[in-house]
Amino acid sequence: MTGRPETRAFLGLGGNIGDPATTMAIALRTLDATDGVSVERVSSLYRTPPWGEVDQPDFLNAVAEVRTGLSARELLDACLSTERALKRERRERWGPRLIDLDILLYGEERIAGDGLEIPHPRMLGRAFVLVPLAEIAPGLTLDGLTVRDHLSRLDTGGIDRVSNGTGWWKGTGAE
Ligand code: A4P
Ligand code: MG
Repeated sequence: MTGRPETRAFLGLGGNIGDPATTMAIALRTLDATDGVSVERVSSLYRTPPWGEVDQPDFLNAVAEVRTGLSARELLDACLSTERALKRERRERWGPRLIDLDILLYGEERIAGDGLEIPHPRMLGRAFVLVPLAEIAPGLTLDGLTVRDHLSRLDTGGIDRVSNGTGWWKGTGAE
């Protein structure tokens, strides 16, 4: 632990090759087991049409709220090493992926530079981020609007909730 006051951060998870539900569940359990990171709340899993490069399989996406004593940079490093441990193959931008872990929000901080940008620069335009975020934090305010309001501006067509509840990541067999 670093002794820093704890910060509430939100992480976006996604994947569309292999078994993304299992990979995302392992990623969350790995982060939860990381010193200074505690997974507090996780959304349901959603099946989402590919955004960006559309000629690829549907994604599964989810959002998690974590409490952390790590700095934003240390949290990114924890996310990147978790991705690496899950053998993510880095290929084309917006292309297929085993697992993608993005820091969406880190407290109220705005960070730009040094390879880190928070809030995640594209999150407000992405229904695959805002649908799960609205499930766990609908009233959170960003740029003067709630997550629910931001979401109401987006097309959510083709997004389906696929887990029955939010315990899908715990690996107990109970969904
Ligand atoms: N980095 C900087 N800021 C951050 C941050 N806030 N969170 C750096 C995480 N990483 C951050 O990331 C490249 C590097 O950005 C990281 O190593 C870190 O040092 P990346 O995720 O490999 O970049 P990318 O995926 O090539 O680009 P980008 O724009 O981040 O892609 P996204 O946003 O991850 O989008 N469609 C659906 N339905 N669902 C999806 O999940 N995902 C993508 C990928 C495309 N289409 C999708 C989905
Ligand atoms: Mg990314």
